[in-house]
Amino acid sequence: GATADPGTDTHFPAGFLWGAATSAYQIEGAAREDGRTPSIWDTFSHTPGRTAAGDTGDVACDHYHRYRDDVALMSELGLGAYRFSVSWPRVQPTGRGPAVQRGLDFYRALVDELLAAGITPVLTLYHWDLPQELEDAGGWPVRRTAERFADYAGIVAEALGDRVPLWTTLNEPWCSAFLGYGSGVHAPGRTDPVAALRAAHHLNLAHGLATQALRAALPSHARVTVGLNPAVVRARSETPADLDAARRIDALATRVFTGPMLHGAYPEDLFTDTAALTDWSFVHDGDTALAHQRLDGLCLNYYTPTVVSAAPEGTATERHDGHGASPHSPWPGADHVSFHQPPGERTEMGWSIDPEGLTELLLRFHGEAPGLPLYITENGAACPDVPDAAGRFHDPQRIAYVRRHVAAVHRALAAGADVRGYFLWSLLDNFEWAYGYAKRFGMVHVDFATQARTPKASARWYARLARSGRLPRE
Ligand code: PNW
Repeated sequence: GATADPGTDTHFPAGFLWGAATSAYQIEGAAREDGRTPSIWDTFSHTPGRTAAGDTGDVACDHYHRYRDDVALMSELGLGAYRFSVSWPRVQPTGRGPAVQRGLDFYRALVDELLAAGITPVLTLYHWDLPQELEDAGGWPVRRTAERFADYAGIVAEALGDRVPLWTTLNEPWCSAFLGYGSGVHAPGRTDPVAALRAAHHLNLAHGLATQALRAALPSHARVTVGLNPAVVRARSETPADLDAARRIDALATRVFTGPMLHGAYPEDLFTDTAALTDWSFVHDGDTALAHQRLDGLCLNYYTPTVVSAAPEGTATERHDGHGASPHSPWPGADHVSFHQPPGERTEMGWSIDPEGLTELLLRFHGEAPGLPLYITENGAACPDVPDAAGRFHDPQRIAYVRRHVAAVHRALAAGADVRGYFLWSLLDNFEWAYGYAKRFGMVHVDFATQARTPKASARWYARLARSGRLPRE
């Protein structure tokens, strides 16, 4: 049935994509090989104090050299789809000009391996690894970066357009703009609220320009999408002040992107909320129309909801928004909003577990963008893996988390949302950004000393789901 009862069979539609997701910097390693230059994440992770234990992606999962084995593993697990990202500085080391053939060859070989295994490749052009040279020229706060991104998108589309059916321009531009330039917990580590808003705008523009470049180069059957992490915002109470705090955070987390991308305009309340910071004169005539390109799908990443209340000016001190420790807020102009840890179970990230939020998220976009296919391109949990004497890894919390969230996707389907796929974050334990290797999201355990891969209990569980298209009873 359609309800949450895990005892009843929960079937998914034929053709529903069951996959796993990764990103280039988090798994590839080979940071200095075959002409690749540093991205902002190489620079950031090599700066003392920026990542836990000083961890970097220099080697990561060494996927650049082990991609064949990794695809074989996906095949063993019965995955129908694999979401990965292309490293911009591997393909275009300076962020402009001609492509490096060896960089493109790697992705072509990866895609061919996937296709040979019957696994649908889902390609993301940008998962946060801006070529450092482009950051040195101003990064996302400058307009030129959006134009460079469109050139890069065209290059990748020319090279792989004949074999990749599903394309995503940006992954989570919120993180790029507001964690990268606002709170500074992500690369490039800048802490300037106006730079963050400028970055958000140029990411919207980059998405629009890149979508045009993709359409020009891709065969007509290829689908173009964007990947967002809209906040599921809950006001702590129904008082007007708390509801207003929720409205502000929804504008800064979600509508700042979905306004231009889905509706062709910024929401007016975003301008008024941030008027003390900027007049938004970096938005040129026609920009939001450019950001508003026809899409073939919307990719949504969901982990946890965001609970807010209003705080008197200057009293909102420690944030519990799950976005890392920084004295600088990732929420420009929202200093009087408090973030709360809801009671109840949390993952090792400290993120509360709330599957209903995923149903809500899907139904929101089902309503807001009728007919647009939806994909859950990330969902998963960092949790303990307990090894047994036989060397198996037991991760019952991950199984429970995924089971409950997959059931939540099913409820959205039953309510009419056109959900086309679910991608578990992540295939492998990997470089978890500012947390380094300390947080493990993989359904496959990676021993970073030996690079040995060992599927955890969750991988065997997920394989049954992927093969059968129904939620296992246990
Ligand atoms: C997403 N936050 O990152 C990314 O797309 C993945 O690369 C990442 O590994 C995964 O989620 C797990 O964290 C996020 O602070 C990182 O809100 C940070 C936040 C959100 C998403």
